[in-house]
Amino acid sequence: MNRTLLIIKPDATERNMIGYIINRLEKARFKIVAMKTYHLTEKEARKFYAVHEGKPFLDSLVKFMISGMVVPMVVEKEKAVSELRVLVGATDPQKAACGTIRYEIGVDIEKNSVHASDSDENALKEIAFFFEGH
Ligand code: FUP
Repeated sequence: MNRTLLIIKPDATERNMIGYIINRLEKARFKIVAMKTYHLTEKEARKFYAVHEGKPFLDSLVKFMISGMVVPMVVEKEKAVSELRVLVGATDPQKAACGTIRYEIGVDIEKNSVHASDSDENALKEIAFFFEGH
């Protein structure tokens, strides 16, 4: 068993999709081991997306991520990181595989409803970011 971080983004919390996403995770046999509601500050959002520093979409992404409530959660399953990336789908909902969460409810490449850590190393860092104080 290992763990990864999923964040329900503001476009999804705004549209009352928290339950839908939790249902998808549980049906795919992820265990939710920690979860909370949270409103990111601009400073926190910039820190979280520091890897995208200098990218043209960063300012808009930060503005979006602080525009409403997010729900970060720690989920557990065998091969959690790769299994969750499959369930979430490609960054752009238009390119996401049929049946993935982003295919089903993503709005566009920015408002793509969920974040999932992309490696075990980043999962540890991102879990610490939301659940160990920062
Ligand atoms: P992902 O790992 O699928 O979440 O995608 P990335 O790490 O490449 O991108 C992180 C976030 O940046 C995406 F979820 C949405 C945003 N983004 C844009 O808004 N525009 C882009 O062209 C690429 C990414």
